[in-house]
Amino acid sequence: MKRRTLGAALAALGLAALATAPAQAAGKKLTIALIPGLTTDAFYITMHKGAQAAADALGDTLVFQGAPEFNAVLQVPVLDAVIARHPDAILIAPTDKVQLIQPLKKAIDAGIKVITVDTFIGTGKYQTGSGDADFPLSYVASDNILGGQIAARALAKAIGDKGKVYVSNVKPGVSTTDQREEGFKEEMKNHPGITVLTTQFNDDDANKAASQLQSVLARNPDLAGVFGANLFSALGAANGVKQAGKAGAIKVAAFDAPKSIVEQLKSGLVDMAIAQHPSEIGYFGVVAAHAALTGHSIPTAIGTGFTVITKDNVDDPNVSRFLYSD
Ligand code: T6T
Repeated sequence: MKRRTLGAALAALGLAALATAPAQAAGKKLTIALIPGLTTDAFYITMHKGAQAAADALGDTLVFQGAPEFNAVLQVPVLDAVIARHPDAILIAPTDKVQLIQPLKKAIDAGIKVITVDTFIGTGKYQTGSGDADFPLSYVASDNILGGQIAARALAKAIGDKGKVYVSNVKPGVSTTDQREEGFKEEMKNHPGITVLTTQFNDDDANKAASQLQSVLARNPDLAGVFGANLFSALGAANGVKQAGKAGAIKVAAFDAPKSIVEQLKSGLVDMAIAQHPSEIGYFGVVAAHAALTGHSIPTAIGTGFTVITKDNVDDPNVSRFLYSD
């Protein structure tokens, strides 16, 4: 009763954040919310599992709430609803570098700690005291520029260092896929025999990515390869190659590793898949949030790794364990 009175008084003074501190000190179960880019993507489903494992180990409550599509307009109302439930911390994969800045400030104003996972807002450099988007405590993710470079090197090798390629990508403004494209193009500068054609944006729609492959091929019958910069881009581009009867002739480098990639690698439709470690991202996201909520300092960036999967190693259990759950 006494605490509630203190809490109400602090809240009235605009110090709602402090109002929750006594409860935490008294050993209150912490609630951490995870907002994915979208709910029905094997990448985020796997991240959720890692986050749940950490929450179980730490005795925290994990809430998973997201939109059905990778779209900032749909993600913002989900974020608002989560803020209204007032969890202690929010882990979020912002679907746009700019459009999620203001909505996330509302979480900070409500005294909720914010960590971004997979994607970032602003420049992704947090706690620097500069810019208007450095307020999240930490960014837990793959090194997406490096991922793009790995894809470029592998694709260059697969096409004998010459010919035309393009990037099948989601939409501009998504930090991860922007960086993958950047890393890919940067690396391709070291391969003068390769021409990188205009990027095709598919809005995270595999069907659109497949038909774009066919259009690019119609304009460039000598197309040698394609880099699918995320799960749906890669899936769609590979299907487009198959539908065009060009399996094996047009090389495919895929970002992400849903279970369906195994068959595509084995049949030669896809040459390599870059598996991120989404379970690690979820696990360390929760650990970081828990640490911050219990008075520890945390790193402003936590990097997770990749596993490059090909037909030669896909049956190795140390590799296949990085295939995503569905
Ligand atoms: O590639 C992942 C994720 O890293 C990216 O931010 C959005 O797309 C995926 O979820 C795969 O669909």
